[in-house]
Amino acid sequence: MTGNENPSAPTAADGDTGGGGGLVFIAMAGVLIALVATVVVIGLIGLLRDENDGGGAGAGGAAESTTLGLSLSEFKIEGDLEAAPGDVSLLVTNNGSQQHNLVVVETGAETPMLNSGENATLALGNLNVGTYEVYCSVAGHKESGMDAELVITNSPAPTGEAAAGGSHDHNSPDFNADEMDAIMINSMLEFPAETEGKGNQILEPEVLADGTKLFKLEASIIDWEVAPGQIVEGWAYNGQIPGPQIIVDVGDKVQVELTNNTPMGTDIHWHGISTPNSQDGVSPFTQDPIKTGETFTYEFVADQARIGMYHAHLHSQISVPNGMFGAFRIGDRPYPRGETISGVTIPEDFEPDVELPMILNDAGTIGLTLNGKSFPGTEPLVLNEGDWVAADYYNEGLTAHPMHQHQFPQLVYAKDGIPLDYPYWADTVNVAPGERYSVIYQASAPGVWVWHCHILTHVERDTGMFGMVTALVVNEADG
Ligand SMILES: [Cu+2]
Repeated sequence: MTGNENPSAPTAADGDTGGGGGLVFIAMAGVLIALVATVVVIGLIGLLRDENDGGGAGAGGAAESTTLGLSLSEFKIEGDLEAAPGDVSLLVTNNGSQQHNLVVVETGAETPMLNSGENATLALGNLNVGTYEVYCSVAGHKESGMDAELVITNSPAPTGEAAAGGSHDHNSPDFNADEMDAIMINSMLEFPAETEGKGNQILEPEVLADGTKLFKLEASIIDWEVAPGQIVEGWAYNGQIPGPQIIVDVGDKVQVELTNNTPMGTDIHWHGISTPNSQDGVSPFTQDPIKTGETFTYEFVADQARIGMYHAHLHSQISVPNGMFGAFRIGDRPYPRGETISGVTIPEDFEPDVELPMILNDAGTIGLTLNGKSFPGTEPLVLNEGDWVAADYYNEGLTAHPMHQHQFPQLVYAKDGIPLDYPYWADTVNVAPGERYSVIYQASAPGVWVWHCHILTHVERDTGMFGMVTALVVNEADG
C-alpha cells in the first residue's frame, strides 16, 4: 500500500483546517527571507559601485577597471555579467546553503570553495572583448544551472542591473508585493502535479532452483521528468529514480545482476548491508570496474535485518547525484511495539497503514528532490485520519536536510536501520548524507499538512515553491 496513487487528491488550496495556514506561513517566511537577502545583495552592489567610481578617478581614466558582484546559490549564478574591456575583478558571494566555487574557463582563475555566506575576490587581469564561461565546479552543479557567460563588451549594461533584476528591493519602483505573492501562491496551487515516471517500485526477484532470489538491474541514462515539463538527463536503475526497492527476508540468498549501460565504469555498494568484502562494490579494491556494456553479479546472504540502500561507488560524485540509488531492506522494520515513549504507548500489534521510502537528493541533474521529484511533481500522501505512516529517510545527496512534518511528531525508532534503545519524538529530523532515519507518525487530524526540508532555499525560490516539499492529505475519519 503506497497511499500515493489517488489521482483525485485535493489540491493544497482545498485545505481549510490548518494545512492552508501552514502553507501561508511557509510562503510568508520565504518572502521575509527573500527580502532580507535582497537588502544584503543590494547593499553590496551599492558598495561596489562606490568603489568603482573611486577607482576610475584614481586611474585617471586610462584603462577601465571594473569589479563585478556575482551571487552563487542553488543552482544559479546571478549578478553583473557584463563589463567593458580592461581590468576586471569578480566579488563572488555564496548566497546559497551548500558549498560552491566559481571557475572562469578561459583564464583558468578559480575561487576557493566557499561555504554558505563566504565571499572571495577573483582578479582576472586585463580582459579583451569576448565571452568567458563561468561555472561552479562542485559535481553536478554546472549541469543543474550554475553555468553562465561573462560578456566583455564595449557597451556593457550598467553595473548592478542584472543582480537587481533577480531580487526584490522593496524600495525599488519595480517592487511589486502583489506580484510576488501571486507568483508564490500560484506555484503552490499547482500541487499535486502529474509527471512521467515513478521511482521506488518494488522489484520482484526471479527465484532460482536453490531458493536464491535473483534481482536484475540495468544502469542507463534516461530522460527523467523531475517536475512538470522539466526533463533532465537522469542516471537510473531500471529506468526509474530512485531505483527499484529491493526487499528480502533475513536468511535469503541474494544475487543482484547489474548490467552497465552508462558511459562510465560502475559498481554497486550495499550501503548499510553486511556482505563479504568481495561483494562490497568498491572497484578497484574489491572488484574490477563494470565497464560499459558489461554485466556483473553480486552474491551474498542477507544475514541480518537492515534498512540500507544501494548506489554506485565508482564515479559516485556524478552518478549518484544524477539518480543512481535505491532502497534495500532486509527483514521487518524494528518497530518499538508495546513501548511507551514520552507518555505515548505504541500498540503491541502495531502495523503502519502506509510505508514509504523518502530518499533525499540535492545535486546533479535531478537537483533538490524527494524520491526523484521536485515540487509540485512530488507525490502527496493521501491518508485517512488516524492512519499511521512508516517512513524511512535516506540521504543520497551532498548536504544535510532537516525534514519537518507539520503537526504530527515523528517517532524516530531506528538510525541507519539499527533499532534505538531510546526512541524519541521529533517534529524535525536532520538527515546527513549517507544517513538513514526510520520514523513512524500518526496522521491524527484532517487537513493538508506540508512535509518538507526546512532549509528554506531547498523549497522556495523567486519563481515559487519547488524542490523538497510534499504534503499529507488527511481525510476525515468519517469520510
Ligand atoms: Cu534540504
